[in-house]
Amino acid sequence: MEANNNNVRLHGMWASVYSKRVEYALKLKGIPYEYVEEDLMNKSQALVEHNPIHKKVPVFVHNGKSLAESLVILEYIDEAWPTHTPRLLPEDPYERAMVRFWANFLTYQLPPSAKKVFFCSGEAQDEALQELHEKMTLMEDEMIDLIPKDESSITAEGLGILDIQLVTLFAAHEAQEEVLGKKIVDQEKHPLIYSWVNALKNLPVIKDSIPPHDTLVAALKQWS
Ligand SMILES: N[C@@H](CCC(=O)N[C@@H](CS)C(=O)NCC(=O)O)C(=O)O
Repeated sequence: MEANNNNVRLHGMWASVYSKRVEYALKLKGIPYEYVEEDLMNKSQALVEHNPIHKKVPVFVHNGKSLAESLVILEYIDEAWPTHTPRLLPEDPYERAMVRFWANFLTYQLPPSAKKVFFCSGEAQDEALQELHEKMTLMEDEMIDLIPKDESSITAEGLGILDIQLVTLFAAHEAQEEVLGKKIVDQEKHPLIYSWVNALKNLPVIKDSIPPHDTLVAALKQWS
């Protein structure tokens, strides 16, 4: 059933890949929302009350009812606003299941490896980068039917949950590479992922909300 009388609020953090996912889904579907920027070192009472289990962003509040976990929120948005395009998940049950499988991989497998690359140093960092690259190779080999082969087929009107997850995860790769002095999304190692990420980053709806390169570099230097 289409949601109506909507009052939508998103608690997020500007650099969070997870809250950016929800932001993109709402923008792509043209759903108006109120945005609350959270200070993760000093979380708001509302954030803790609405997400008592994890106390993390994103938190999505729809007409007073709250949801946590980016993947759960993205699927909810797709179901609660069924006439708003683009649809984030395919209609066909098998395709839908496959997209869910990879959406889980992109939420629970890739980010922990990417995080380790950032927060480790020396040998541990090299191992984490290798682990991340092995997972990206698995994606290129096994997710082949779901990876767009032609960059011109990537349009804001056709984006789905996997596009949103990939671009939020790797949108800052150039800033990360500058800070680390190491390649994360390497055109030679992962040509399909590289072209996919870059085509997505060039879509105005995405480009306009990626924080400026220098802001990202400064923040990453502070956090790493
Ligand atoms: N699996 C969660 C991850 C959310 C997450 O890790 N959020 C981070 C920001 S990127 C957070 O709120 N961290 C605060 C904390 O750990 O206290 C999702 O997909 O929403």
